[in-house]
Formats: sequence, C-alpha cells, structure tokens
Amino acid sequence: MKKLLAAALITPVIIGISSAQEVLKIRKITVAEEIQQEETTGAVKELEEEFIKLTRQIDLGEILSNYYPEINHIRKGGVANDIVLRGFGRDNINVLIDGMRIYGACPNRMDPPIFHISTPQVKEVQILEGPFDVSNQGSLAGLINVISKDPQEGTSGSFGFTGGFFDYINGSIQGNVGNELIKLLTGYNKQFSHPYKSGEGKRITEYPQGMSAYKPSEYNHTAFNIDNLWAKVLFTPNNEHNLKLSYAFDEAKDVLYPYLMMDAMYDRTHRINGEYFLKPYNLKISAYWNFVRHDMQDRWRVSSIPWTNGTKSTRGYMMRTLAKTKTYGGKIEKNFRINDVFITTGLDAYVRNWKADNQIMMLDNKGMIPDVDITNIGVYIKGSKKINNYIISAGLRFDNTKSEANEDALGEANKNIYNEYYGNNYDLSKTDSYLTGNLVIRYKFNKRNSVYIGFGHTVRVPDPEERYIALKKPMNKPDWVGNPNLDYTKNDEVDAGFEYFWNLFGLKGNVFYSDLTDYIYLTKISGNKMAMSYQNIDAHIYGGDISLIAILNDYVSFEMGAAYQRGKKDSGNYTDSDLAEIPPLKTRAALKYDNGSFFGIIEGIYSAKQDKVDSDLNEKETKSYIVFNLKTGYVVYGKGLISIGIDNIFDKNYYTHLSYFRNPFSSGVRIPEPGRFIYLNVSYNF
Ligand SMILES: [Cu+2]
Repeated sequence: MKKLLAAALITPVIIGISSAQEVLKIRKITVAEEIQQEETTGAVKELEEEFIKLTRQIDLGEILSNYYPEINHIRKGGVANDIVLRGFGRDNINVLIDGMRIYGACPNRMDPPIFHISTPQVKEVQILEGPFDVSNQGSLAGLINVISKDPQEGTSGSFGFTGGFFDYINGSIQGNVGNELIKLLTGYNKQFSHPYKSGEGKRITEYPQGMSAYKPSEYNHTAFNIDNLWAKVLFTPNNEHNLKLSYAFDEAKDVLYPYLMMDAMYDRTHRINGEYFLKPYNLKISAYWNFVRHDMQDRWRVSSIPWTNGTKSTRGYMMRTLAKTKTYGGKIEKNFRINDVFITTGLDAYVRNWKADNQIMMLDNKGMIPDVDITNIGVYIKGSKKINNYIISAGLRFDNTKSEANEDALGEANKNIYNEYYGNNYDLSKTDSYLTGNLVIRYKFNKRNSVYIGFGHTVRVPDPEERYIALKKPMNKPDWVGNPNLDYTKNDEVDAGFEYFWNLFGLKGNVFYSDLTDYIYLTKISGNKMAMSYQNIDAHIYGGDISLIAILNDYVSFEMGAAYQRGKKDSGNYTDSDLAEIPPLKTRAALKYDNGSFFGIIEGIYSAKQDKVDSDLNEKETKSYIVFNLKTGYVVYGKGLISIGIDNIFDKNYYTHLSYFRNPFSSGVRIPEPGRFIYLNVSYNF
C-alpha cells in the first residue's frame, strides 16, 4: 500500500475513483507538468499511480467540484451540473471528450458538455488551467479534457452497482475482448433517481415558487432516467498503424431542473470519434461528429395548467424549446524533434451548428437560436527546450472563425428582435481572425522541485447564444436578445507556481492574474421594452490554489487543497464593480486510512461566504458552509469491492454560490445541495 501512496505523492493531485477496474482517474496538469510531458513525449504515467476512491458517481461535474477547490458546480438539479474553473465558466473554458468538441443543445445549459459522457466510460480527466493550450481553439482560461477508456487485450468484463437515498440507482456493465490485431470494448450504464431532499428535509422540487412551482402531483416525479451505451474498437494491424473508432449514445429522460423554469423531456446524444495514428511519421489524424437533440417544457409546472385542461389549449405546456446541435471537425497533428527541441504542429477545423425553436404562450419564437454556424480553421505550433536547469516552452496559434446566423430561421415573434434592440447597425455574419500564444519558463531545482512563470494571450469568440439568441417574451416580461455586434474576448494572463517535495510530503501552488478585454457579460438594454442581452466589458480575475499531501505512515495519509478567486469589472456601465458568479474561497481536507484491503476516508469541504456579488445583476450573497463526507469499504484489488459512503453526514442545509439562476431582472430560485445521502457501491471484475 505504501507504494501506492508514495506514487500518489509524486503526483499529489491524482485521484482514482474506482470500482476496482472501473477506474475514473482525474488528473490536473499544471503548466509546469504540461512542459514536463512535452519533454518526455510518449511517456505514459503508470496505472499503479491510482488510489481507490469512491463517490456516488451521479455526475462528473459534481465529482470534479468536490475534489478540486478551484472547480465549482452550478446546481440546476439532481444531475448534469455545469462547471466553473477558477471563476471561468461557459465558453470561457474548453470542455472536450477525447479531444472532441461537444456542445449542449439547451439554451439554458441543461446539458453542459461535461454531461455528455457517463462516469463508467471515463479513464481520466485532464485539467489544464490558464491560457496555455494552443492545440484547441478558444481555451480562453483553461481546458478540461475527459479521456475515455480504451479496449484492452484479452477477455474481461466488469459490472458495477451503486444504490442510495431517494431511489438512486446506477448500474453498469462493460465487456472487453481483444487480440493483437483488434480489440473491442462495449458498455451500458443506467441511472435513475427521484428528487433528492435538502438538509431541511424538503425535496428540491418544492423550492420553485409561483408559476415555476411544480404541480404538487409532480413533487416526486422522476428526477433523472439516463441510459448510456458505448463501443470502442482499436485496430493495430502492425506496430506502425493504429486506428481507434468509437461511438456513444446517451438518452437522458425526465430530467428535472428546479433551478430553471422548464424540465427536459429528453436529451439525446450521438457521438462518433475516430483517430488514426501513423507511428513512423508521428502523425495523428482525428475526426469526429456529434449530435444532441433536446426537448424542454414546463409540463410539470404550475405555469402549464391553463394549457393542459383546455381553457387555453390541450397541448400540455405553456412553453417549450426544441433544440438541436451538431459539431463535427478534424485535426492533423505531427510531432518531431529538431536537435533537442520537441515540436508539435497541427491543423484543425470544426463546424458547430445550433438551432433552437421556442414557443411561449402563443408566441412563435422559432430560431430562438437561429440556426447558427460557427466555422473555425486554425493552425498551431508548440515546442519546448531544456537549457541547463530551465525548460522553456512556447506555443503559437492562428485562427479564422466565422459566426453566422440564418435570418430565415426566425419565427413570427422574434423576426425583428435585433432591429428593435440594435437598430439597423448589426450584421448576422461576422468573421474573426486572431493570433494567440504563450511562453512558459520553468526552473528545476532538482528532479522534483521547481518553480515556473508563464504568460499567455488567448481568445474566444462569442457563442451563438451571446451573439444571436432571439427570444420574445409575452406581455411585460423582458425579452432575451443576443448582441450581434459583440467582439471576441481577449485574455492576457500571467501564471506562476511551484512544486515542492520533501520526504513523504508534497506541496504545490499556483497563482494567476487574468486581464480580460471584451469579456462577455450580461446586461440590461431597452427597445420597445426591456431585454436581457450581452455586452463587452473589460475585467480582471485573479486568484490561486494550493494543494498539499502528506503520508503520515504506512496506512494513513492526509491531503488538503484550497482555492480563491476574485473578479472585478474595469469598464462598462456599472455601479457594482464585482463580477458575478465568482466562487468564494473553498477548501477540502481529507484523512485516509488504507491497509490494502480495508479503507476509510473522512473528508471535509468548507466554503467561505461570498459577499462580493454583482448587485447590478441582482446577485445575492451566499453563506459559508462546511460539510463532511465518509467513505469506507473493503477492496479486493483487481477483483471487486464493496463499500458504503455517507455524503453530508450532518445533514447540513446549504447552497453553493453558483446555485441559482440570475439575470439582470431577477435572481431566481436557489437550489440547495443534497442533504445526508447514504449509498452502497458494489463492483466485480471478471
Ligand atoms: Cu433545456
């Protein structure tokens, strides 16, 4: 066991959440590590570096937020939590699956990118903080890449079961067959739950009030019902070629989002990904396609009542949005070496199409997202070189991005919406070209201890919603309209950090300062009436995180992490200079016992209060909280495990700072985190 823990010490922020073989490894790559990887291209971290950990495995966003203080989740319901990294959310960070771009279809982000993969599929999650990714367009403030499992040689399989409070069940089965030539992995996962109860004993469906309230008959409606199916094939005809093809299908039905005013009837996703690796030329060619279809309605809310019983109609909903999105693209990447400089060059391109049609009362908001295409082509080069104790790395990227909305997609209600709010001075097609890049210098005191400083300039284009959303609301309710004149956001950021190891003790820290030009931010505007829209403002976000691990003896270890970030406006029409949706100080501490078969973990998560809120957007303060979680179980390594966990042992009623929908006109309902939640994990490998 000591070996395992010592391995954990070498890479202190590595976590294995595992039901035996079902390994979900989360890895955070700091800038410094990224360079180290460049330096040793092709080196693979050993699998022994995992240590077992268990969660209730509902949702990847929630798991990341639990483990990393610098990641926070936006709680909209029981599942599908969106994530914010160091205070950056939405398109300010890139969230990819196996390097593939994937976007949600829902204009309210019910299905954020991180939701489009189920936990049993995940091998590891790579997190690259800061403006240091040139391999992908638009990694403004960070990159999160979720890596799925590859098929292995031999015949094997596994099943996993998790059951817990509120009728939560999660069952998965995976099978693997393979020889030298061809390997196949397939799996199936099912998740189901009723609405959870908060620490004050209320179901989350009881929180929305007024027209958004759930009909009392729906308080215990299914909270989510999700099926995932996946398959991956790996061909290795010889040592020089390697072809990987994967397909995944997700269907999420009856997903409740009490944070919003509607719920998802279904959310259906298809993903196809292919990767061809030509070893002699160090050439990688990849291509992908994905498609999401999403239907949300207010069918289970009070607002739908006049539309169900026939006084208005019998269609069953007052409002509905039917949305679809597809993203496809490809990349060619080549690695080579000139003298002792490692270089990677690449060319990539993608198309993101998004269309959403909304109906609210009798208003026809077809083209709420008006069939927008974002077409991007980019080239990049990056390299690193070691000079004495220094490692210097740099990257450069050029992009051309075209954003275009289709005016013909607009329905009767929203045909003139841009005109009403932005006059004749707008264009539904815009092309942005820009250069981005970074430079990082790392100094190594010895093999393990180092400091680094890096600078990066990154860009992200406005998303289709920010530029083109077109939603007319009935009566005096404010409209929601995109700003077609938005400029792309520029980030100039400095990061610095250190890694220090001493015997069985390790400490890592990072600080960052991000200077944002044309940051995209919510605003209030007026036409014939008021509307919510977007504006470019200048702003800055700064902060830092620290993580510590200590091996106390052969069985006991301790780990701790803390993160803080702060956001301020520097321009625009404001009375409050605080940026909204910036999480407060958060810390996590965990004490672990592990003797190789029996393990126990006690974990405390503390979040400070957040009173630095944007009162211009009606953002409300959030109280501090501390919660404790316990996990304990028995593991037969490589074979199976049985364990139980108690999350929120003391049944604390609390909210995360990002737990409610806000806009310039109202701050909506706040959704508390789950109260005490007891679960059982069983898994077996064969
Ligand atoms: Cu939705």
